[in-house]
Amino acid sequence: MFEALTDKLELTFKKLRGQGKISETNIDEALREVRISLLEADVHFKVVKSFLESVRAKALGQEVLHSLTPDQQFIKIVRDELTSLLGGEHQDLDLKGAPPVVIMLVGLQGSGKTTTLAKLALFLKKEKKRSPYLVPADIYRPAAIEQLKVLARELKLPVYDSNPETAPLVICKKSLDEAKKQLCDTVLIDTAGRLHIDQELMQELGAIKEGVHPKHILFTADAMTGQDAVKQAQGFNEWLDLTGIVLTKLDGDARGGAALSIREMVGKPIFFAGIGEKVEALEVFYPDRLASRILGMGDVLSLIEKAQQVYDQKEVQRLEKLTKKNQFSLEDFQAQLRQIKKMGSVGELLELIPGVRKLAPQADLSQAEGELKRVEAIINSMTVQERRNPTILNGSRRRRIAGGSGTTVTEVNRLMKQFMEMKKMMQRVNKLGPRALFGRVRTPFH
Ligand SMILES: Nc1nc2c(ncn2[C@@H]2O[C@H](COP(=O)(O)OP(=O)(O)O)[C@@H](O)[C@H]2O)c(=O)[nH]1
Ligand SMILES: [Mg+2]
Repeated sequence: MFEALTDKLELTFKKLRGQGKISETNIDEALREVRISLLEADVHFKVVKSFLESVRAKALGQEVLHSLTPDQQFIKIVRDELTSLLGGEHQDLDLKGAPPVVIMLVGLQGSGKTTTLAKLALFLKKEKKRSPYLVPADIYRPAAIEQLKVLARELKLPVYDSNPETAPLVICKKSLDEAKKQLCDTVLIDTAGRLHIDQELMQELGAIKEGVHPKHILFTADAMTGQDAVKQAQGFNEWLDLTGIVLTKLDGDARGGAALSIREMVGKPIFFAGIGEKVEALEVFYPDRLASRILGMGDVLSLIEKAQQVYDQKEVQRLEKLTKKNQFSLEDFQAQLRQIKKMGSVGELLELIPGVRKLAPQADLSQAEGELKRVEAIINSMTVQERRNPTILNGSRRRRIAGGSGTTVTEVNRLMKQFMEMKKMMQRVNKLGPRALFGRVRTPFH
């Protein structure tokens, strides 16, 4: 996500750090570079201008120059301003009100409305304990109704049986009655899109708004389309007075322009970010976390949340207990690897950790991925007895395991050595607490 921007900003900060003494002159120099980086990332020029003005005012006003760590102060200001650019405080999607609460998704064709609707329904069900009801109101594209029905089936959620011959407004009104009958408290309406804003579509959407009084009208903004997404969002906002934005396709190679400009230019909060095609690929949007990620500081909170979502709590507790008793075996290690794999690719996860991007280029990350696969293959090739008690692994057993896993004896030996070291470290952690491991790690602001 936003790699080019992150790389450039990191370079600027590094230069600043290397200069020893920081003065008004080199802050201006740094700001000039930040300006170029933002413009190259396709951030709207008006946004860039006001952003730099406030960073400069704060940098010169807060006695940054006289502080002990001026470069870090400067980066902190940039991070704070990026956060406020992205909306400042995180806002929860407010669903208070008499049920059913209606949420309407609008946006251009292909921007991700239908996909986002399904993701949102899953999120509301799982995280907010709501009971969603899905409504396909895009009657123009032949497969659109079916697309939402398929997703509803996958999610085991009720969906209105829309007839493509019926007017969207009628569909929406009827679906509300149906949702009430089925005791659903949240109605999610999937609307039609066009390639560009046109009056006919806006009138149709406006009529639905009048007819069903949605609590939220969310615009899905395709982050890949950059400034165009911002322009379209402004257009939709003029017609419909949006309540918020969902950024989609943030997993792609979007440069960042749409994400960084849209809040400021449209004046509505970003509630969610789509980060993949699957129904689980939706993140709650936190301005401060994205700001940190853009600055290459990682996003540890998102990592923890991701882990909490997919980790099997009971399994984790079991493993924790074993660790405490120092009975952690290769079998448990295997179970842990499986849990890790559920969270996504290693590369994806590592990117969320501060500083990792700097240390490990893409090639290293995919190497790490391959390494993990080999480790798993080795453990899979062992018998249960061997996994529980690795001390019985003599030469011939190791040769058999290497053959079975398509690795070499050297690799098996290395894994065993690492595993023993890990156990030793765990013992240490148990004695001294986690500080034994993390005591020396410092993030830029500690
Ligand atoms: N990579 C990625 N693809 C997405 C995301 N959201 C939607 N898509 C894809 O974008 C395409 C259009 O999505 P769709 O929901 O049909 O858009 P709609 O025309 O606005 O309803 C589909 O191929 C989706 O899989 C996302 O967050 N990441
Ligand atoms: Mg659609």
